[in-house]
Amino acid sequence: MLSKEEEKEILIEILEIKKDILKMIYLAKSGHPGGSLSCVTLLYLLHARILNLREKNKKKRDLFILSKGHAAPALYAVLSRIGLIPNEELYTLRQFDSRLQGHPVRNQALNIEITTGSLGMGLSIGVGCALAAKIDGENEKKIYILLGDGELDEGAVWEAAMAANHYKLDNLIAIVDRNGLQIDGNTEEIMSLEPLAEKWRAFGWHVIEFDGANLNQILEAFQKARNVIKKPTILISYLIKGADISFMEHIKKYHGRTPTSEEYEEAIRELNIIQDQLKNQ
Ligand SMILES: Cc1ncc(C[n+]2csc(CCOP(=O)(O)OP(=O)(O)O)c2C)c(N)n1
Ligand SMILES: [Mg+2]
Repeated sequence: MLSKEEEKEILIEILEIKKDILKMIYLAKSGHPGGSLSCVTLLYLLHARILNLREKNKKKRDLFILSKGHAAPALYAVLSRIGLIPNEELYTLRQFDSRLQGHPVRNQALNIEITTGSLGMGLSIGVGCALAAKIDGENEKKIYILLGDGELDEGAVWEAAMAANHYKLDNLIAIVDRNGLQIDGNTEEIMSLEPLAEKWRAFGWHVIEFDGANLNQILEAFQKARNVIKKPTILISYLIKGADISFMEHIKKYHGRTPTSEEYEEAIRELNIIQDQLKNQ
């Protein structure tokens, strides 16, 4: 359980990361703000507090796969906060020769083991990695995968879900960014997912649902997931696409749209206001 002071510090840090994300996309004139802003809190807590990234022995080191690869700006900004990417490099996003392409490209120095961006593939790759870890006796290693909710429309996700249960991959922890929107609109109108938790349960997974804006709930879910045995775990995290920017929240057009200069300035102004409110609490 985080103290009130710790919680405040982390929330302020996440708002700073959100500013980085918006600046990266704004300067690149291309990218996906909505789904980057929805998942960044999860990504930050996972990288700063859960993954054992400092472990030198690769056989013991956890693996993270950003299956919803279009949220790469959020991943890069988080990797920068934990010291793997210099802040100024963030603004090379999507430039030729940059390490930071629009979707993650395998780069072990950045702890990006798997190239992603074509949706629907991360869970299958994760199942392979988790199975390999079992076969090789790498018992401490956990495999984490972040999927979008629209991404669950890909049939391969469900084949992977079946296989993970079949092989009892309790070293596999998938997370769904349940922000309710995909590229064309509301997930329930395009290809209804509900009852989503029941579906995963029927596939033999341990399911944990939580409010993805609540830091303690996120950390508790991650801790519980590490201790599940004989089953893979899915964390269904209820989130808001475009979170914290009033004119982007729940709005589908900000899935893959660059903010104009006015929008960019307004978004930064809003983040600064929230930060000031937190600091004065
Ligand atoms: C196989 C494939 N088809 C289409 C796309 C284009 N695309 C990128 S993001 C996206 C929508 C994803 O929605 P969701 O998984 O809900 O992501 P989030 O809301 O978290 O941004 C689509 C269709 C893609 N990247 N890969
Ligand atoms: Mg979505």
